[in-house]
Amino acid sequence: MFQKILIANRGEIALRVLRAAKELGIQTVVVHSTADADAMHVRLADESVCIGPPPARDSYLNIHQIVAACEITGADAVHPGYGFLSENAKFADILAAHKITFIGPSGDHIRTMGDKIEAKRTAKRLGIPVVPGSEGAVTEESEAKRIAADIGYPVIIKASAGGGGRGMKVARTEEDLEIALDTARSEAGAAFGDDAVYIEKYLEKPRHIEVQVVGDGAGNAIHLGERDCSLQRRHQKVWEEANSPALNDEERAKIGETCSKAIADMSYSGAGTIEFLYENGEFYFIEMNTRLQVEHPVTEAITGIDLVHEQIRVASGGGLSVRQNEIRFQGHAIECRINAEDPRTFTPSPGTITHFHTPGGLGIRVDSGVYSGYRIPPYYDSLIGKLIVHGRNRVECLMRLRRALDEFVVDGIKTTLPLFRDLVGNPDIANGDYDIHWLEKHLAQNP
Ligand code: MV4
Repeated sequence: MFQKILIANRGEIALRVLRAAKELGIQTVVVHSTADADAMHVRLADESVCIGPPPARDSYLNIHQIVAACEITGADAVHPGYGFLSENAKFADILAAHKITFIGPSGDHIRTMGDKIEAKRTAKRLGIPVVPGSEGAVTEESEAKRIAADIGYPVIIKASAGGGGRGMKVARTEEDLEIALDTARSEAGAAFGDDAVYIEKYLEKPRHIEVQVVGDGAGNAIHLGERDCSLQRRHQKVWEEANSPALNDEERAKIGETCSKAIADMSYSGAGTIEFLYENGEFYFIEMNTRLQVEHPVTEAITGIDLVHEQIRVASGGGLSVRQNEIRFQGHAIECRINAEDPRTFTPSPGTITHFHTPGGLGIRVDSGVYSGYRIPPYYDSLIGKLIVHGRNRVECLMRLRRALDEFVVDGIKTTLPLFRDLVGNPDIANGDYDIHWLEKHLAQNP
């Protein structure tokens, strides 16, 4: 097991990792920018190292400073959290070269999944159902037209270096296709320095359902069921739940087994998420994330398994703590992302939190790095906390969530709490009747 873990992140996720390390009796080091000297992760860690000025590229993304912080403190492993360097293959490789363990998959696995064409090819080879489309990159208009005619319109052009919704263009007819291909390619080239694009059948009203997996790097893997993350705005998830209201136990077991087998076959190490679009009872792979995700607590709530413990265990060579046949999915969990944003316009609202009071009681978890009197710096993302609610079933979960939202007080700044008070009383939400477009439509119709 590791002696000392360096946490290369900030905010709620830095605390999340700190807590897991403490429970395992591992010393903790955090790094921070000058803007985060008063942050909770700095206060709670055993040691801290200031690695640079506020801009993330000079601090939380500065690989050399982070490696230096490891050398100075004697950290033998790094947990990257999510965002920042968590899916940076070069960072994983550099740490390996310094004999420091990256708590995550190999640089090669990160690289494969970061290239969306390669990711899709790999998924298909491993027996994961993918969206019908081009086998690889498409450059010629004639080729694009042939593929589109074959799979049928509408189609979507995606950047191989994109992901998370960046660099996508929908073509509804052959006339649209030429412009879509050209703009997608030039935008991809400008944004990512890689103009490779691919074509897929465009699914009109899917849900976003993702499967949590963990591999031990030695050919064993488990799945921890799915999360439904269909409630998004501009590709930012807002509300996530497990189980998905759309799946039955049989579907869950089938897609879960497909995913865990694929992860085992590639000898993947660490936590990962296989993302699907789900429409008319079918799953279609879109991307794989090779990190811990913001919404992992809903999976922890229904399985009782600490995903960060598992990450640390497998990274240190200790293997998984559970076998698939020991995993049960109990009850229902919902996560609300509390952002320091205007609940209508979503413009960031940094500033001082004058009062912060979190809800409590059975089935309530709040993961947050803020406190009363904390000043939110303007340099980083606006997530200030997550409310995760667990109940024996979805109805109980929603009742409890409504009560928890009533108790939650954040004064001094604007937050997205009012949005959740609206959503929790909405009949479509109560019925689990929503797709990836529901939230944006709801916001447009209720000004
Ligand atoms: C799609 C799609 C429809 N058809 N692919 C957006 C984020 C990126 N991860 C994939 N995305 C989409 N890919 C096909 N073939 C619709 C989206 C999409 C979306 C997906 C998940 C959650 C929210 C979304 C909002 C708009 C579009």
